[in-house]
Amino acid sequence: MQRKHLFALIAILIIATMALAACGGGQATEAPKPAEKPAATEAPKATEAPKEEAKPTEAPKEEEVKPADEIVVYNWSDYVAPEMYDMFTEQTGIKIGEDNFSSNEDLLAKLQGGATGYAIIVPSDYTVAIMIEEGLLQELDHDNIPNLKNLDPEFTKLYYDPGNKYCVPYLWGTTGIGYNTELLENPPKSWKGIFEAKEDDPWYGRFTLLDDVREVFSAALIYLGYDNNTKDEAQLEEAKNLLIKAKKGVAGYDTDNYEDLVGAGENLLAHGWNGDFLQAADEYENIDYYIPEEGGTIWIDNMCIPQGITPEQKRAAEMYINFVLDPEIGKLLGEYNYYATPNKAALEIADPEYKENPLVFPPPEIREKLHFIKPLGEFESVYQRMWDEVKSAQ
Ligand code: N2P
Repeated sequence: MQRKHLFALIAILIIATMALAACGGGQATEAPKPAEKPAATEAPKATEAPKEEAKPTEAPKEEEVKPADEIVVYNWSDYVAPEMYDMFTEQTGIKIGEDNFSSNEDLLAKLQGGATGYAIIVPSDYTVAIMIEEGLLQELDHDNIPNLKNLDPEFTKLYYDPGNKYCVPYLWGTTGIGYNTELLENPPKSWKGIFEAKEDDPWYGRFTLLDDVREVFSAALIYLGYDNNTKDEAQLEEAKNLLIKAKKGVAGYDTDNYEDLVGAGENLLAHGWNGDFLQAADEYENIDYYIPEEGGTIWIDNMCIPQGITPEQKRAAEMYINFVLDPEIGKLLGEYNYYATPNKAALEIADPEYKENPLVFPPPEIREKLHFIKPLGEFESVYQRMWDEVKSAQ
């Protein structure tokens, strides 16, 4: 074939590919990346195509999607720095709405039930694994998230999403016990004080457990000396019976308000997340947090884009994810919430008070007692059934 014919053929192929991509519609994730670029730069002269497409410097941009004017983030409560949304709107003109969920299981059920319209959701590690498996998430277009380079490399090789194909780590933290330092001098060092609380313990009837199946079972299993991801039904049964017996001393199961109840002195302690207590400590100045001697859980929450939104919403969501990954924003977010940032560039400029806080970044001797909650496939339903029994027991 003559050279000029070859060029013409290449040019036709490129135009055909671009036309096909443009008709593709729907799934923004399937849109071809601007990887066809090299061919385009070789072909310009041999084609009648309009100038814009022929310019060697301008890669064909299939991603000419205009971002939506507004998106809704579906997040845990109190999990942003208050000024973040306004800052993002000022920079981009895009408004952010927020809706809250209280547990991974609630979030998952909502998506499985077909909820649409959330441009960003914030599941924890094991729930990301389930969501990927069930096809509930869209792949991220990394070209739209250049600040991914700021992530600590450790957070780019996570078992549940290697290479951050679907999600970007948001914050990470631990689950332990927070207590009111004015009203309680000696909180229980062991989970025994929680799961076998006695009537004369000052905290009896004045503490809450998280309203979260995997967190509560993890704490009980860790106390019993078992794997917190056990698939052994006898062990689970034992944990369930322990939890049912413990109920007399439990004031309730709470995921949204527990730290305020401790700060206000209504409860003396609570099972909960480190940052929630530390943030409340800013307000009440009487809250401290620790991991009981047997250990606790550790988790990584992530920003992910679910199915069921428009390409315009997806584009805006990726802009927001990129915004969160900015070093200054990462610093603001982590320091405000007292959760640990996975953003290396943010950590570099963060205040020493934050970086050196062992309740935010647990030292190795604590870290080795912390366990991730893992996805359990079908077995998850056994936990759920036992949890229902715990919740409904008198
Ligand atoms: C913030 C909740 C922390 C998320 N209020 C626990 N995964």
